[in-house]
Amino acid sequence: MVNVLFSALSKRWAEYEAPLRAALTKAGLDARLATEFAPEEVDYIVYAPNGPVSDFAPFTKLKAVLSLWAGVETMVDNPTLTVPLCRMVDHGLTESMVEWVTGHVLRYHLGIDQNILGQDGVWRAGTVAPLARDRKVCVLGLGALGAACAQALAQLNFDVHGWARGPKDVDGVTCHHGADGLADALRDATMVALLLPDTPATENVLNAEGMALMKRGGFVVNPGRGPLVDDTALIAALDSGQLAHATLDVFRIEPLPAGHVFWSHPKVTVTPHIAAETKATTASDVIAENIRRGEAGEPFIHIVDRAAGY
Ligand code: NDP
Ligand code: OXD
Repeated sequence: MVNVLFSALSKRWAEYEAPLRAALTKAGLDARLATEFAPEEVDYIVYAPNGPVSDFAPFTKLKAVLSLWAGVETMVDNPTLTVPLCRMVDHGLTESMVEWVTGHVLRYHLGIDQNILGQDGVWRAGTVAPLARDRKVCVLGLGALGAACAQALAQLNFDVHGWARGPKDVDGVTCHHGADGLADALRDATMVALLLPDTPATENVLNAEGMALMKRGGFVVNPGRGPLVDDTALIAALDSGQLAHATLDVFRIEPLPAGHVFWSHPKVTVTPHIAAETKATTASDVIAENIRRGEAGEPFIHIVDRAAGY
């Protein structure tokens, strides 16, 4: 019998309880799943950082922490978390990120804001978009989410360049890597989408220098994490016209504080960290598979490299 503690926002339990129970049964596990256990009885924690657990020390027989989130920056430095930490890679989450990124890139590419006429009976001149093949789009981060987004944009015929830490091979995408590859990825890009994790190495990865390499009048779409973009440089680039607009889903402080310049800036679109969410049915299978692996003595999947921070 394995004891699985579900530790996330209480409203998530209603979403996850049935699919998780079904997935654990389907994986052939004899499991007890609950939102409360005596800590010393718990084998696995299904975990979100905004749930009740932050000190893992009392969980003396814990075998792994299974994150419901893809981004683990709030977990990697927790000194009480000494067992394997697995992040969420869920095809439901990936599909929604592809839809969100593609939607926002197409908003800019097609000039949707400019070309939708007001309901005032005035026929104003519009602009016809160039073909996607004539626009360079750069995706920073080619992991589970970035690679899928880059591929979807390539299928729409954009000239897609991607960037990762190590060498990558993604269908239809020109891949760059390492510190030396960043400038080539960004140079002349009309659009940049950020899908990197928040680590010490990625802070302000899109800075004034990088924005200056982009095509004048370019666009930034950030569903990754707030610290990836140098906010001061972004505002300066928007004010100077180097960038035309930014869509930001994530921020250094969330919720974005009232009065923050992003709320009132005419060239910024703010969305409330909704680009993509883990989906209970698909994510439950991933969690159950990791518990099955743990019990069978097989290596966990999607294990976090704590030193790299993702
Ligand atoms: P992955 O870990 O699968 O991919 C991360 C990518 O970033 C990899 O390609 C990795 O390179 C690259 N990378 C990491 N560090 C560096 C570096 N220093 N220089 C260059 N490239 C680097 O993550 P996911 O794709 O699953 O998720 C990406 C991020 O998306 C999450 O960390 C989270 O912050 C965010 N997110 C946001 C959501 C939202 O709703 N807004 C929802 C879900 C996730 P390599 O492949 O070489 O290791
Ligand atoms: C995640 C997120 O990391 O929702 O999963 O941002």
